Amino acid sequence: MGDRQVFQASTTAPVNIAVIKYWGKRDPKLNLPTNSSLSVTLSQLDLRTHTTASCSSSFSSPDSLTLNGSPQDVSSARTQACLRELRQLRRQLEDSDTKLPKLSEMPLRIVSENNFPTAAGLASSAAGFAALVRVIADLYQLSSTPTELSRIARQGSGSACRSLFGGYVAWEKGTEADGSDSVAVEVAPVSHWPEMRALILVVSAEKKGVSSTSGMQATVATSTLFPERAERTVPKRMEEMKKAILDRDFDTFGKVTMRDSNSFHATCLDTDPPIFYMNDISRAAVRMVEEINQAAGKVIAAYTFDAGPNAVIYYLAENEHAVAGLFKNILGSKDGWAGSRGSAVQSNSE
Ligand code: 2P0
Repeated sequence: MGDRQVFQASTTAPVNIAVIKYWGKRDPKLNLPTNSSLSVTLSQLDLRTHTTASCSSSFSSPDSLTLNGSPQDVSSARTQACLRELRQLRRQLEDSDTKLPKLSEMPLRIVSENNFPTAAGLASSAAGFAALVRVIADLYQLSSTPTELSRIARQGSGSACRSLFGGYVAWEKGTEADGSDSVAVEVAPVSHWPEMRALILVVSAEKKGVSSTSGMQATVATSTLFPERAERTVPKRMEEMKKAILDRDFDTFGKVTMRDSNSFHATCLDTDPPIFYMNDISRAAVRMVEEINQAAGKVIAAYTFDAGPNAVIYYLAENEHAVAGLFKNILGSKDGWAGSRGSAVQSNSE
């Protein structure tokens, strides 16, 4: 039986949404960013990739990966970088204890499912690569910390490094050429700010026109606003945002979140040729948040937009009615928000 044995592990990793955006690489091969970034993991929304990995010498080679039932290409440089690093760590264990089964030499079978519909229009590569790295680390019984694994997941997709943690997570850009210090660290667990809520406005479920990978490199190459953002604006905002989170200061959290989203989209517009991710409905959501905040006399809602038109709105539980209630009313009543073009995924109240 020995060499027919199947070894298996399962795990999940969450989708993360950046409130200080990653946009630009100083090393496209290692996914080393030009600036640090910070995300909030939507654990209340429970958007996750579930992944099972198994290995056995009885499996016929080569490695395989299935996502939502469809076979995926494992030969991409990004996936190969992750598998190579994980096998290397396992090999070190096997070399130091020769009684361990030689899992590093066995073909891998990886099966992933997203618990959210592709039609939700959410990027899943971050959760996908984080789950892939975590599950193989578990299968190989590696003792690596989430921060150590984030260095590997980053090579799959930059933003994936932040999905190794829940809650508030910083990806420190690092300065080393080999990327050894470009890793994710926890700023605070989700329990630190239990009143935080998020709402996703699905403006469009269509795949984005310009991929993040090519879009960000076009911005780095052509935008004159970009150096100001990467070198001065973001480093300052990272510190403001960390402090706002630690102080549970929603006013600052909200202001910095909105300004950083706008700064990121401004550099997209300043790219040659320009990149548009937000559309008229996205801009209507911005105006609604502005109106909500004006009516409240303070910042009680904050929007952020990634490389697409969908909005994520952050607010505190005490403002559920004023923020989520209003958006839900409009979703049911206004052209453009309603039906297949607009829907909301809303966080559960705890
Ligand atoms: C972010 N985005 O911080 C930003 C905001 C999109 C807008 O991270 O080339 O898919 O795989 O490293 O991680 C999207 O970029 O790019 C992204 P790669 P990734 O969440």
